[in-house]
Amino acid sequence: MVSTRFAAPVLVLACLVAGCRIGDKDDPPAMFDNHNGGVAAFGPDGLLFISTGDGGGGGDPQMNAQNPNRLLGKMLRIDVSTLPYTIPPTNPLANEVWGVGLRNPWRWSFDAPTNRLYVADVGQNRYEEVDVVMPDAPAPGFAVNFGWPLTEGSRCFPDDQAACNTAGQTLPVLEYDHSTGACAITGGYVYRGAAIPPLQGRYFYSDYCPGFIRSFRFTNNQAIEKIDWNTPDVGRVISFGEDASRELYVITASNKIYRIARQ
Ligand SMILES: [Ca+2]
Repeated sequence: MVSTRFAAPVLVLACLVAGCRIGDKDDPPAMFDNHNGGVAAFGPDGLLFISTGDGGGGGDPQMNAQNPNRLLGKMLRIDVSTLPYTIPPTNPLANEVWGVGLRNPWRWSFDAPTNRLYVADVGQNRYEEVDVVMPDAPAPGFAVNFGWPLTEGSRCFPDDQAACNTAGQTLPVLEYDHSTGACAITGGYVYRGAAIPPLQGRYFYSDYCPGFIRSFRFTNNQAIEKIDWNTPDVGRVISFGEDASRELYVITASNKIYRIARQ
């Protein structure tokens, strides 16, 4: 009898560039172990977007996020269609940097068919935020500036009562404060599934502390129809997931996974 055996391929992890390190910038070694970013995803342009945290600590003490020559606190964009990777000629600063001024963008996503990029950036003391931009936004010489640490949410940092110049910044379309126990936003996805038609086009997000499930719809440059779905508190939400049918899932720090479903 002839048996068929699975011919297992030999896998390797291919470096995007010699040494596997993205960039050869003068970033100082991260002094802290928090704010690590967390997502790499292809944009509608076929380029790979990668988010990085600001290096950790509080208030960006290494002043990374606004420094265009450092890769921390950024949204990077590179072309990996050939290796080693290359810098897309349409990047605004002729390096890996596509966007500056992020603190800890550990969860973000693209939405097809709108192609919008939804970035949830974790705040420092008071304000969590969601930014919505088109992934082709930068003009030559001008990276998208998400503001941190000049601003936290739409407020000036560190004094949220102060007046400051926010010209040139992409301010959040949605923010919420920590007054009711929130601590760190967990970004999700825009629902594009078929199982629950009323959810079409709504962006879902949660928070690492209260474990709520909330959404908004982005239209005419505004976040509207902000809803808290009053789902049971499932604890620390660490990620959302999306399946091939674009139904949404919620993943928690207690090793549980839920599908967003209709009762
Ligand atoms: Ca911001």
